[in-house]
Amino acid sequence: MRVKAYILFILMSCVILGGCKRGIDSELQTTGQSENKRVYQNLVVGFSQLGAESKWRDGNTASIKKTAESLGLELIFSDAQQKQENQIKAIRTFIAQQVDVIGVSPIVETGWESVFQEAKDAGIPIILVDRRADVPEELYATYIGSDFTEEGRKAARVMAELLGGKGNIVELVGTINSAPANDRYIGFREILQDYPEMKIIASESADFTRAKGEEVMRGFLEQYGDQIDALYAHNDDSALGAIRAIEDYGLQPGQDIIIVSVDAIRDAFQAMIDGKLNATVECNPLLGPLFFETALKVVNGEYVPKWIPSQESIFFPENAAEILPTRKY
Ligand code: GYE
Repeated sequence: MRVKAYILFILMSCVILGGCKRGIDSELQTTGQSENKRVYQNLVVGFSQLGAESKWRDGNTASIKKTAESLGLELIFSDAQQKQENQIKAIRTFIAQQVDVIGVSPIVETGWESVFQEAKDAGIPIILVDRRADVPEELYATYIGSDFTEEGRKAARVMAELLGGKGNIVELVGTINSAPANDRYIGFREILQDYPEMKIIASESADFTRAKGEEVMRGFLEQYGDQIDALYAHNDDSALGAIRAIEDYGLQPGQDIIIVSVDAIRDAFQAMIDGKLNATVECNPLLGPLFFETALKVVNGEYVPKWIPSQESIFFPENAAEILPTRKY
């Protein structure tokens, strides 16, 4: 009898002790103390920005810098001034500095494979921010950014509506071989297939800048004059440059020439209030908070999806004045 009680006592002790240990283990896991989980305060992030070509980009850079500061992490920021070679150099420097994670907004889609491989070999994850790169999926942790093809489709649907399905369109393309230029080009044409009377009569790169937008639009006007019914600009800045050219030419932007662009920067809202722009498709540059949250997850080995898309809408002149004060870029 006594032996049985003794055995029962031993068995119950094992159950209770085992349970306690499991409890402690799972608590350690949730509080993250079982391994050396990283926190923002000891995170070092390298970020290769492509340049400062537009107000969109200024908003993007500000979001990244401000968020880093408020989270108290170390950000090594590099501005490539529109040159891929500068971005590649910056990434190599980040590798040499042994940062924890590298964020990059690739100016163009191609030419990244070897430097991304170098980062991978050094055990440093790459996060694509804003623009995609054309590389195998195992060379980057995730892509945080917009569906540029859908933005192109949205612009075309709006344009079809504004033109009543008929008209001559000129196009200001973004930076050649960049993901947003490639996809906004494709998405727009995809929808136009359903509108045989809407024709793109000229298409040229304005490099996402106001200066180029103005210059290229002047050329379009010289060549086609009032045959132009509409302008599709891959970003607001190039549309705003084109608006200057249209006014100088003696036509009324937004009336004589219907204009649809992409980004939804504050200046585009002002242009809509002034009646010079007919619609802007939103593209969100405020990616700082999501980028660092994702960076920390990646460094801690947590799951992240291969693409974290932005949620975006379309804006029109009707309520531009009401919305402008709420816009942050
Ligand atoms: O639309 C444009 C900027 O990559 C989505 O780059 C971004 C684009 C944006 O210069 O204004």
